[in-house]
Amino acid sequence: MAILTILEYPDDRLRKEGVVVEIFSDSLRAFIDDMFDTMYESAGIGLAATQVNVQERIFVMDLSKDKSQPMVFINPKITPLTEEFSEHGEGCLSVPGVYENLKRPAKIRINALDRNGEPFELECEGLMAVCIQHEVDHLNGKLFVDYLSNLKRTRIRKKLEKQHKIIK
Ligand code: QAP
Ligand code: CO
Repeated sequence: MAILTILEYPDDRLRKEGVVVEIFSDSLRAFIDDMFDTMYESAGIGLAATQVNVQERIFVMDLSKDKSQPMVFINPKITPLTEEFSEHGEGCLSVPGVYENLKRPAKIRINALDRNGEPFELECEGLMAVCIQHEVDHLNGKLFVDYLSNLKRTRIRKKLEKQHKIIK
């Protein structure tokens, strides 16, 4: 059990891409457990490995209110299942205190591997589809603020830089 440090925007390390996971070891599974501890500790619903400075294609998610639906996705691949987009409010543990509406494909399929390297597939919409797309973006070095206007993103960057100077 360990709480990992979550990198915060505009940290450049959030821009690194995750590499494909090839070895499914006990140490990988221990890291995944640390990711859950870290996400639950911060009251998040999704956390990508790149947010804790580990450049591998892994994310965890739990959309339940009582930590009862932990899900792990390794080497995920998304396929949009419709041309329809839907709008949803998003936040990010790496961009604390910021919430904005974003449009993303409404329905997706995700193919991924579980913590033992077994493949699985899910079709989803609503919050689950939003969260999965948000987390896969992290593995590609992309953040939800990248979808906002330059003006909004600059304001968010300045606000967080100011907080970092005060606190850290
Ligand atoms: C991604 O984000 C997500 O600003 C996961 O002060 C979020 O868990 C996908 C959080 C919303 C879809 C909809 C953010 C916690 C958690 C904050 C999170 C904060 C405390 C964000
Ligand atoms: Co995020």
